[in-house]
Amino acid sequence: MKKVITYGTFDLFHRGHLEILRRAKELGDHLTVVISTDEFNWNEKQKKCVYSYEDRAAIVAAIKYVDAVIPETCWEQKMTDVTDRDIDVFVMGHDWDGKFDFLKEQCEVICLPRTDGISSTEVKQIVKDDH
Ligand code: C2G
Repeated sequence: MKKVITYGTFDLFHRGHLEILRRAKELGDHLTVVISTDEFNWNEKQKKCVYSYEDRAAIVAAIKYVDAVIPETCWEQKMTDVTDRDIDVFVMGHDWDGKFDFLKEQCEVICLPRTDGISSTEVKQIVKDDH
């Protein structure tokens, strides 16, 4: 079984999130999605999510491409996640290109093009401006 992993916040779930999960699953047979906790998002990314970790995890877990969801609590957990879960492929959107090359000693690292024209930040702005 070829195991794939990807990481993200996945707030205000949108097409860009769906597309990265769809393409990540195409690279293997099993997809684990590691979702940033509310604390990690605020402390490490200064992101305040609209949806709680529980809600973001429930939405992502319901996506047909996703086989497992676990919390992301720190930047440093990736190597442990990859080794403990026998991951073959680590996938991220291209905005993270080069940031996780240290994982190449353990698994394939693939960066995929982001989906243009959508982001959680843009969704927030649209809601703010138009509603
Ligand atoms: N993404 C994408 N296209 C978009 C928006 C996002 O391909 N239009 C991808 C991102 O590149 C990322 C994933 O979707 O691979 C999740 O994006 P975010 O929820 O914004 O996650 P991020 O804040 O980048 O957190 O340790 C890594 C971090 O947890 C990644």
